[in-house]
Amino acid sequence: PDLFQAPDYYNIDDLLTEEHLMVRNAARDWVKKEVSPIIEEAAQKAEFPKSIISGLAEIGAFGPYIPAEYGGAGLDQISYGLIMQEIERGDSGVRSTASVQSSLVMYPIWKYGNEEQRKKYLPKLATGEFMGSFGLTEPDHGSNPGGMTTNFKDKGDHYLLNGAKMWISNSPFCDIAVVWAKNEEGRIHGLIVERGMEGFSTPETHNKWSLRASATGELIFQDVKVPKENLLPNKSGLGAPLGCLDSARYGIAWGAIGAAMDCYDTALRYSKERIQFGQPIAGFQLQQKKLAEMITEITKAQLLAFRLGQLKNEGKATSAQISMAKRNNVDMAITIAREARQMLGGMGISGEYSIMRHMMNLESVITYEGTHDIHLLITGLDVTGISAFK
Ligand code: TGC
Ligand code: FAD
Repeated sequence: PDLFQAPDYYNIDDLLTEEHLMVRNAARDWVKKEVSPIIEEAAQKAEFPKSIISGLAEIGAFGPYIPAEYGGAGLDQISYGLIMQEIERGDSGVRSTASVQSSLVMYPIWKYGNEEQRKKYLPKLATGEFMGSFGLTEPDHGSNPGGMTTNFKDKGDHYLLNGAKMWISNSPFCDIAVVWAKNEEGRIHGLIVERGMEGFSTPETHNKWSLRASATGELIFQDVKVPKENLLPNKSGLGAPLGCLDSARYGIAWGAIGAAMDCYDTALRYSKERIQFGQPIAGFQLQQKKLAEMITEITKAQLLAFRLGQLKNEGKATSAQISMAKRNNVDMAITIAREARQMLGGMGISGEYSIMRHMMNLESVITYEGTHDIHLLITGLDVTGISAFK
């Protein structure tokens, strides 16, 4: 079948530069060739397909906006968004791996690290030789990361790190982890923890019904001696990890559009071919309502993401604007996935089609990087000036 028709109802491609289109089309072709054929089996087996790591690096998915001098692709924020859109058209779990590597591992090393740390880690992260994970969430502190209890003590020539992180993407196979922990004064800092450090383990979390092609696990620290040069020196406090989340959430706002596009494309093609009561089901008003609403919502989400990309390129996007786009676009995608699944009837639950996998994946996407509720409260705070968190 002719996969990946790209809904572009408002000719948004006309707003893109040649570079955007080149980057987007390269990512789209790669997903078509290398991700779509293998991803269903990987998800069924609950295995991250490591064979795609080098391809992700080649399309610029590891550090799209990190400067070329550190191995990044040196692209703008719209190219970054388009790459995330195309990858998530394939699978949200694969996009998660790219998001974590780029925005949660490379970004803090680039922004908060020193020159030695940048040179040591970024080029290897850009090629996928090193894979990274990001440890913020803890068993007792998810939406409220400021309450974290993971901590480190100054032992003279090293830090001693203790605690545990949970629900960590890429943890089971990561080479390094950017870990957020409190010092003896209770101030949050980022530390680079390397696999092989004594007392550091990364048990995998099994039995997920969502994001099955992404490996999720814990990060456990039992008296881990972390060299002092592994502390990220240039930013501390909760704003440091939250700054990384801004970048990842922006990518998710684009990524969710990809998952929605794939569900819409699949449902549109299926409904034109599936005959019931002597006619294609696409001819029934109830099915047209679903398709018409899907393309409307995708178009609105595309415009939101594109304008946010312009603001990001100008350095003007606020955290609250990013929250709005993450929340809206993920909710848009999960609603479309649920409707599209129904349009395929019994076939909608089958792995022959991608829709049910997207639908289940999006249950994680609507929860991680700030839940649907948390992003609503961020908008509420932004427009009223009153926090309803506590
Ligand atoms: P609050 O008092 O509001 O803020 C503390 C400090 O942080 C600053 N700040 C931000 N800075 C940069 N970007 C943002 N988005 C920021 N939001 C806040 C703020 O100005 C303040 O700075 P300062 O200098 O005054 O100290 O903090 P709070 O404790 O009230 O919490 C606010 C809240 C709830 C919005 C925040 O904690 C939150 O966003 N919670 C959700 C947690 C979350 O998103 N976790 C994600 C974990 S990582 C993940 O899920 C990866 S999934 C894999 C993948 O990406 O695919
Ligand atoms: P809770 O914070 O316990 O929330 C439970 C419910 O309470 C939610 O509905 C929430 O909206 C609601 N709630 C909480 N506070 C409020 C409030 N003030 N007002 C109203 N309602 C509220 N984390 C990382 O650090 N790194 C990763 O790589 C990572 N990857 C992940 C991968 C997957 C597959 C998943 C599922 C999660 C991942 N996470 C990661 C963790 C994710 O960020 C958290 O699950 C998320 O932030 C929510 O935290 P929680 O699960 O503890 O839920």
